[in-house]
Amino acid sequence: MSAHQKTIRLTMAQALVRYLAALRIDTPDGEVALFGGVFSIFGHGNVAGLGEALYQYREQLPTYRAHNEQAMAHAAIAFAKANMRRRMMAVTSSIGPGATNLLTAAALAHVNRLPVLLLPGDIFVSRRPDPVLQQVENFQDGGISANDAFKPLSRYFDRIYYPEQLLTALPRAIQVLTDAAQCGPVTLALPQDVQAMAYDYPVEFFSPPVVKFRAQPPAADELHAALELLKNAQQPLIIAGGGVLYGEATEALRSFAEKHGVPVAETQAGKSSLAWRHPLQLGALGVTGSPAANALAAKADVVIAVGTRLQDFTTGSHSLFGQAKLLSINVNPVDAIKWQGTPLLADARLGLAALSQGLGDWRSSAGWHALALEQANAWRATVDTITSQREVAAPALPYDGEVIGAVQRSSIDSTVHDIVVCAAGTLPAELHKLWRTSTPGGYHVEYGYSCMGYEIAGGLGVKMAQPDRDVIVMVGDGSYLMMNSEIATSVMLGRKLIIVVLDNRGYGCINRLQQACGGAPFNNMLEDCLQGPLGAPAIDFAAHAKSLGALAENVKGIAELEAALQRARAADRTYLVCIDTDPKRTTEDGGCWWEVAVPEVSQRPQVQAARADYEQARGNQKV
Ligand SMILES: Cc1ncc(C[n+]2csc(CCOP(=O)(O)OP(=O)(O)O)c2C)c(N)n1
Ligand SMILES: [Mg+2]
Repeated sequence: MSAHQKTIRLTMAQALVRYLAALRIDTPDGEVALFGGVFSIFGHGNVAGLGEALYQYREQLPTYRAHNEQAMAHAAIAFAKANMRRRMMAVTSSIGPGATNLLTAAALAHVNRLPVLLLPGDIFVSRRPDPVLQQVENFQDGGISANDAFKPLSRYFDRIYYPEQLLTALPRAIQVLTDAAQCGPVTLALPQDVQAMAYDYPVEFFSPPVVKFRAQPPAADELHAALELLKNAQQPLIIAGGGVLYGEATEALRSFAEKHGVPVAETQAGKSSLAWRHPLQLGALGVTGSPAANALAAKADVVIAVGTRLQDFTTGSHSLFGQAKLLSINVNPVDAIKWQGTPLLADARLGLAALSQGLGDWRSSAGWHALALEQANAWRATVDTITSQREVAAPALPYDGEVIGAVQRSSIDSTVHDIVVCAAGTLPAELHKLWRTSTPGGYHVEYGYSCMGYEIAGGLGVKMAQPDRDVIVMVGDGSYLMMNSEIATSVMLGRKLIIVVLDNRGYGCINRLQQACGGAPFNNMLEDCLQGPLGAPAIDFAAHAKSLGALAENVKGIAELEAALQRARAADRTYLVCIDTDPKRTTEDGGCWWEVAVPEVSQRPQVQAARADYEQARGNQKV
């Protein structure tokens, strides 16, 4: 720093908060803050330092309190996802358990390529009071704290040992958080004593330029190779991944599909890239996919993967794509080179536009186009049939597909206005197949980490990002019980959620998976678990939610559900409806093989049979 530079004396924590509060992005409605706020649970590791700073800047950068650090981070991550990664939040915790409670969420953001700034407190740099309360002592390395566990889960990790370090660490952090290819969690570990330490910061550091989001155009040589591959294709298929949404490429996708007659199938992260009723919309792809998308995937000669990680649910553990050649449009080189595909390192929008221009009037074959239209149409009709079922003859219970239909019927413009939020269990498969949306972002399913407990906390973050939309959290009894406390936060903050709990008395999807692998029903459904003399309690989910401040009711059957959903839509606060569902039934149409390793030796004949099937199915994998 030169001698004449103007400085301001701030603690490290004050400087950090002041910098975050100053960051802006351009939007069509003018400049807005990059950070929507900070979620915080205080403890001795952050209350005095960061807490004091957050209080000072509370008008510019609001602080929100929740009930669990992991849940706060879920909310923050969901906020970023619902903002297509253009806005984000920070999350701060104390040291020790507060910090390690964030680890699962860090992994979730890492897998899903979503930005979140994690600010765990850390142990004293001075080491004077060591071991401070909650300090994990490493006998070999004095510099290690519990926060080192964030390193493999962060796209950028730094520990701020000295206040001046912020001058380099913060711009780097923001670069990673706002870079399409590197995007993911950033962890800045903040030792308690350094948070409180003062330094003369240059004043101009706190007027950072407006944050820009770069969009990388394709290189000429890669574009040439991609065009050569596509020009010879007769039966192309597009996989739309999350990158289509995050790259704001939905219009480019639609015009590419229409101009070149290429059908579109969507991944979990990419669903809502193309309107559900578009004639070339084949629906969901892969293990949780539609028959239309999977049939065309098996026959395609070139698959154009746009902005997807190609995880096993998308590729049927590498069994789905027959003989197709792969063209990968991705901003991230690690993704672009997967599967020995032809990489087109580019932003989704620019990549699709450049390809389209280079292709001129090239189109898929007439027969392929006709097949795509026919299959897409047939699948839409099947979905109509499944989701319009209202009557289930007692004692049978409705299943998830019928509940999804009721939720969508409960609003005249559900496909435009609603955002459905989910993460784990039976529902992600059912929603991927059956949920209909016409609006990018109308489908918010965290299926990279598929983390039970994301749903309600995530719903809160979505509502904070999109206050004018109806946010519908659909959640199984298992996920609900794992993490539900942010119902109270949603009431406190006035961020209304509609929560639909599907109570099938246990871990239904894993129970089915267990049996598909030849296993006996064991330790998944409550009835198959070790129990004391009282047995498993009948959990009153509505009473539980009411105790957290929500309105709630338990219903029986689809007709009662529909009536309850009307009350939920009209309510002024978070409203939970719980319905008993069938743990066994699922939508049979669609789907494909998924590799789950079955034991090579077992006394159970069912396992031996499942193993034989498994070995045979592995023969179809492309390696
Ligand atoms: C944190 C976490 N633990 C374990 C799992 C593995 N898992 C996936 S779904 C599931 C059961 C979900 O039960 P529930 O929410 O009731 O949904 P259901 O399958 O019954 O519809 C489990 C245990 C997970 N995804 N996340
Ligand atoms: Mg369940």
